Amino acid sequence: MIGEYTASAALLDALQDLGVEYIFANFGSDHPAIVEAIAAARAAGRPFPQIVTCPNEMVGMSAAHGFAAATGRAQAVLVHVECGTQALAGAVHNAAKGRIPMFIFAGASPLTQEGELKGSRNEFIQWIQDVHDQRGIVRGYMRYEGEVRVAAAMKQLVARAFQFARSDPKGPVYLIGAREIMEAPAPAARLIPEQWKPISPGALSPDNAAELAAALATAKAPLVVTSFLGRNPQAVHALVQLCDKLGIGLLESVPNYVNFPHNNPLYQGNQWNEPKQNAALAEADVVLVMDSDIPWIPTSSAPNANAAIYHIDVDPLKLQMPLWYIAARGRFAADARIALAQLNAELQSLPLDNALIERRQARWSELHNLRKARLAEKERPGATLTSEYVTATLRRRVTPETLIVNEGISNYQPIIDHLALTEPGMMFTSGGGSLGWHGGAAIGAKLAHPGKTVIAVTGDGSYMFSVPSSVHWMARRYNTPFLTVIYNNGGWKSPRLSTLAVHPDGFASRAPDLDMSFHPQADYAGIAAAAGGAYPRIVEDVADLDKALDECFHAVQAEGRCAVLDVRLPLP
Ligand SMILES: Cc1ncc(C[n+]2csc(CCOP(=O)(O)OP(=O)(O)O)c2C)c(N)n1
Ligand SMILES: [Mg+2]
Repeated sequence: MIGEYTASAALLDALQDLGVEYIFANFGSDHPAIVEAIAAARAAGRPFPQIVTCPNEMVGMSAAHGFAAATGRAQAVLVHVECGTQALAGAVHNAAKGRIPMFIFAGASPLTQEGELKGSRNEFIQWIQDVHDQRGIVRGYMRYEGEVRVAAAMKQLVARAFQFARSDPKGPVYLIGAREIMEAPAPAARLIPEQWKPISPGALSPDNAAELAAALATAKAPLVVTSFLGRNPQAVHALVQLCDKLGIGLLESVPNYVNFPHNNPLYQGNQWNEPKQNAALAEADVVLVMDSDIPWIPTSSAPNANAAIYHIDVDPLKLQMPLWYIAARGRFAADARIALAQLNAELQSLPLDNALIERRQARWSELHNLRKARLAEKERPGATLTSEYVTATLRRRVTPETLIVNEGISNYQPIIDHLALTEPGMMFTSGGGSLGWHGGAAIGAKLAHPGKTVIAVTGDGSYMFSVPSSVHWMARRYNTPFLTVIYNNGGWKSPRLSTLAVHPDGFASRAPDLDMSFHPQADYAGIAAAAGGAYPRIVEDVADLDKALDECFHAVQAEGRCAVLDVRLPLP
């Protein structure tokens, strides 16, 4: 028997028509119509996105995040009413801040209680889960949020939500539907995805492009500062072309993608929380900020007071940040790749001063080489394991087929410095600050690129935040083996650093314990072994690291199972 075509069947078809490959799902009493529609589609052999069972919602949403960051393709997340929405937890923040497109659907408690409609209340929990403003839980983070109030509108609402998710500034979207609506009959008319395309990326006006090109061409020491331009590898190629042509230096600030090849002599490093003036930023007389939320932290590092600053961004107003300001001479909403192509085109008709360009190139490469020598010094093996040495040892196993998911926290900088990646697309971070993202993200990245070797690098605290039991159960169930390297410094180093930065000589600076240590330590790798058969390995000695890494790579690449390498760094 063929069942009725319900709003839930329409939801599945809409997702399928819009090209969604996975639904990261956690089911509940709000979902009978959806579960029935999935079973009906399966029985009839109708195509629908693959369901990935997620024992924890935050892990599921982080998997959708990892998939989208690795491919640009938005996936779906299905959760249970208001409490499943709350269990998405910090993954909501990460996707919103990281501009990661995805579609989240939650059921809602039934609207009737006496059996008036199919789906009416029949379980005690439906009174308890009836809240005034379910959508309000995530409203501050969604690009679009709404409710399916009538079954007939399901497909249009889903397509509209996707339009927001996929248009810059991209991000998560949220739709809810009550049980009776999800059971109600819906029209079976198909969506025409071509009619629901996202907004085309924006360009500079011709005047602005000419002004910027002239400013960069005539500067003494021009510098580009970026954080997330590398989300589009093509933008990186256009950026390299511009910088090479003009001798522009490149500084990454809080990078969450590979934005520039680290071996290019124009590369000037990456700046994070370190409380010191950045030399390149001090030297530059024209600073072009492109795709960055935090181009510098003015209390510690700022551009030269006389520098001309320009800002090109998908969202130069930073619509979701109450306080945001840089002293820019011009700000332009444009897509980085398109703006760079425009600037590169402008250069063809500009007279260029080759001697000036050569002087800039020589100066930036001089600074580049000094940095390179400093880094080489730091990664030499010593008596104890260091993040620099660990990362350099890992780097020797990195190939173009490696994909790195980075939640290194206080070790973000040594990890990025010593991986020294040269190809865009090889690494990303969450783009947000809610910890516990890497495990789910690694699963999503591996689903997206089954042929790649996925490596998650993480702090020990972030590992504990990541719900490793769920992560490793999912990784085995869905055959997404990846390597986790834990930069284990015995607990939470960052809040300690935050305290000392404000109270360098206070009680805390002398206190033997700041309640941030994880002593006695858990068997981190053992958790993954128990939950998903991961290969567990602890390394404490410098001499043991190479062998341990070989074993872990063998487990992932030859045996097809996860490996967790717990690297015990010296305690602070
Ligand atoms: C969900 C969440 N809770 C708390 C914090 C605050 N926080 C920031 S860094 C940090 C320590 C993380 O520990 P670990 O991953 O081991 O990194 P470490 O600082 O030790 O390098 C904490 C607790 C946060 N960012 N997100
Ligand atoms: Mg730690």
